[in-house]
Amino acid sequence: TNIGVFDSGLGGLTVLRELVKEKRANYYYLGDNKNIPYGNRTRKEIKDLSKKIVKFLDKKDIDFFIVACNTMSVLALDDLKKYFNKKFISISEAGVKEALNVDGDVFVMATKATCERHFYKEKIEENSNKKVYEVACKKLVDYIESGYIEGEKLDRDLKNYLKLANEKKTENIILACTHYPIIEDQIRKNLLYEANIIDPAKVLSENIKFKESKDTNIEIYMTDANDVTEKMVQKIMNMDISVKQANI
Ligand code: DGN
Repeated sequence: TNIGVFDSGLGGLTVLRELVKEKRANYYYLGDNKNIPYGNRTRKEIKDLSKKIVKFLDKKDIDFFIVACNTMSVLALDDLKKYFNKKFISISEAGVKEALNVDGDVFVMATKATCERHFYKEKIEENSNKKVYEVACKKLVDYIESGYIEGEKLDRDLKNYLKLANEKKTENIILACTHYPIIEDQIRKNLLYEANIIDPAKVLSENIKFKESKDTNIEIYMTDANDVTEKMVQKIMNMDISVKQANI
């Protein structure tokens, strides 16, 4: 089975690493780090870029795609489904499903674009009596893409983003941007109470069903395959893997 997994950069690797743990397949990953951050782009730009990504990956004879970017999955998925005659599995749908499965209120950490769309808030509040709070964590994607994943500046920003969670003590915190599991320890450290942290990638990977291949192969493409990115890829995947340049 050939699976296409994509994100605007490194974030979707937190989905790929969970998938690889669960199921054998040929995984083709594309991170569009040249055009990052998507979270601050317009909807039209996000739609156009996601089409280019899917076109690139589709050359690999893909059976189905995993939209491993919340921003694209809440803003471009309908368009992708219309444009390509393929199945798309969405990370944000997995996130909503898990949020509805657990007890208590939900604090959503996401990009500006995801928050402004209110996908998580609407879907969760429509289907439960939970209260949902959203916070746009505008700086985190840039920090992570540049390899900055711990330090005082990050702690200061996280304290700020988590202020409302710390006040309300929401039972659950959902990492609604695939980059954030990379700094999950830092997020936990800046929380002043015990919360249930939801990583939608885990739910998605545990629940996905398809006919597995004999073994697993992984190809990773980035639209700016530089050294910092390659080091981050190896760290996140915890494997010695090389990154290929993709021009989309
Ligand atoms: N990883 C993306 C997400 O899950 O929303 C965000 C990346 C970005 O470009 N801001």
